[in-house]
Amino acid sequence: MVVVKTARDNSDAVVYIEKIPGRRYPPPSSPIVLDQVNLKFVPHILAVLIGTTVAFPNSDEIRHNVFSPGPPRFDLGTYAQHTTKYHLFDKPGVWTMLCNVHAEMSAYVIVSETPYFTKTDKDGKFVLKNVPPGKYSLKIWHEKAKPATVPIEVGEGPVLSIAPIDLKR
Ligand SMILES: [Cu+2]
Repeated sequence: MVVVKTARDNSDAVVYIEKIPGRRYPPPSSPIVLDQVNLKFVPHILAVLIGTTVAFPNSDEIRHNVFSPGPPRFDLGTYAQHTTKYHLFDKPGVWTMLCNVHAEMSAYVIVSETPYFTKTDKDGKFVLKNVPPGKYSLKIWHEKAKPATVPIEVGEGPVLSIAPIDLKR
């Protein structure tokens, strides 16, 4: 489990195996949606596999401008209601998404080089499925805490439990 003392609860930490050397994974064949509804990005936190195209529909009745300060910066421009722009996330890392019309709008896209990523629930619990045996660096990212890296060793057994991970401010 992940403990986030700096946040209201332990949810929405992204837990992922950043990379497995020599391994590449096919991205999803259709875009993953990061919607804009009632002046909010939904979901606020989105984890994707590298190579994924994310759709940014504008489901509001007003115009939004979607950009990321990067680096490198990219800008989808200002666009009308009920239209959609797309971005291919082909670099790993954490991308902040903002709207330059509405300063309160923000989202984060966490790009993993493996398909082994998930988000914690309110209790900080998470499950990563079908991870092949090996030694990895488990990355934990939360909007309101310092990112952490925890070494793990996955064996042949079905379940690996790890000690609670305490995120610092
Ligand atoms: Cu906006």
